[in-house]
Formats: sequence, C-alpha cells, structure tokens
Amino acid sequence: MEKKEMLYEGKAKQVFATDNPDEVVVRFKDDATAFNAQKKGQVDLKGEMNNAITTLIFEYLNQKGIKTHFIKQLNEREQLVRKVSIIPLEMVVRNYSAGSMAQRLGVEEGIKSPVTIFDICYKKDELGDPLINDHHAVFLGAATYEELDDMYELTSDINDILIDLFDKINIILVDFKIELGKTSDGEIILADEISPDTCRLWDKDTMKKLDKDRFRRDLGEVTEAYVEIYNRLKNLLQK
Ligand code: U5P
Repeated sequence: MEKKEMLYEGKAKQVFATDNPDEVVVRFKDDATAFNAQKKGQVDLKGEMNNAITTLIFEYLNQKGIKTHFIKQLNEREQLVRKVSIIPLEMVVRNYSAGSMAQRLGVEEGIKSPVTIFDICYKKDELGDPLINDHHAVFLGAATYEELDDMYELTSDINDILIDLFDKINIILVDFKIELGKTSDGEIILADEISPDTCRLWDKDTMKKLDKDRFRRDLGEVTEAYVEIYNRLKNLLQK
C-alpha cells in the first residue's frame, strides 16, 4: 500500500489517498479543539492514544458483527480504512445527562436516563453543528427516513455493545458521538473514530472524568486520562 496526497484535514485527523481507490489512510493528530474550535490546544500523545483506542474498539465491534470502515492499524498514528462518503450527521447517544443536553434542559449532569436518548446534529462547522431532527435531515438530503431508521438501529446496537465493553473496565459510558459513512454500494457502516475525544467516560468508583471534558473544562491530567482508557481496554482485550 502506498500513501498518497492528503485529501482532507479535519480538527483532529488527516485523511490521505492510497494507491487503492477504495482505501484511505487516517492520521490522528494531537490537536484538540472544543466549543466549535473556539478553544484550541494540543494534548501530548492524544493522536497515538486515539488511534490505538479506536483500533481496539473497532476490532471489537467487528467481532460483534458491526460493520465498520476499519481495516488495520498501520503505525502509532495511522490506520488504513475503507473509503466511504461520510453522512453529514453526528449520531449522539446519551445514557446519562451531561454536556449540551444537561445545559439545554437545565438539569444536573450524571442522571441516568430511563430511555436511550438519540440526538442528531448537522455536521456544518459554520453553524456550529446544530441539533436537528429527522425531518430536517431529510429536508437537507442528508438521509432518507429509511436510512435514518437503519442509522438509529446501528447506533443503538453499538451503544449496547459499548455500554457492556466499558462496564467491563469499570467505566460508565455517559454519552458518545459516532459518524456513519456510505460505501460505494450504498451500505451504511461505522466510520470516523470512537475515543475519549468522542465519548464521555466516567470511572465507576470515583466518577472521575476520563475523556475530553478534562481538556474542555481545564481539569488537568488530560493525557493521563487517555492513557488510562487505553491501558484498561488493552488489558481487557489484548490477552
Ligand atoms: N461530541 C463529539 N463531537 C462533537 C460534539 C460532541 O464527539 O462535535 C461528543 C461528546 O464528546 C459527547 C457527546 O460524548 O458527543 C455529546 O456531546 P454534547 O452534545 O453534550 O457536547
């Protein structure tokens, strides 16, 4: 496999073409942004940790029958993935109140929800990725109602598997965001990453936050949190 020109640069990752038109290389950066890139910084080792954590989680999901874009880890910062067209919707799942939902509804963080809460946000930097509903998504041409049904089902299946996975390493999966992509034959599969950048992960005993909120809220020990999640997953999955 030969790595070719950069196709895209996002806030935390770069995507490169390869000599295979169906595969791209994703490179994870240490750059961190929050609040629609109003806050910017660097987190040492973040790129390596998110590459390693996403690799462990996507391999685990593959084993559980979830189709993902992941092919293989190439090195400390890069992975080879199937090329998909990213659906411009962020699929957010919430098991507990936190973050923007806690703020919007005027409730405390950390309340366990009796139902699984799904939000969708329109991926549009200029607008700050607004919360939208299914009708807006169809209006925008981002997905059809049938595709949205499949997307919620896939997202819900992923939530069930991840709640259980994180529970095994003594972590509460508070909420997370995933991105889905369409393959050339129209199949919808999991893409992007699943890491402490995209999940809220709280230690079950201490309730310590082990995710990007440490960066967003200036709580310190950011790298340590990412390394902690990696070590717990590695000890569980790489035996
Ligand atoms: N999230 C992202 N990227 C975003 C916005 C949110 O990964 O651009 C993730 C957060 O890390 C959190 C969940 O796990 O989605 C809900 O975020 P929020 O809407 O409470 O900010």
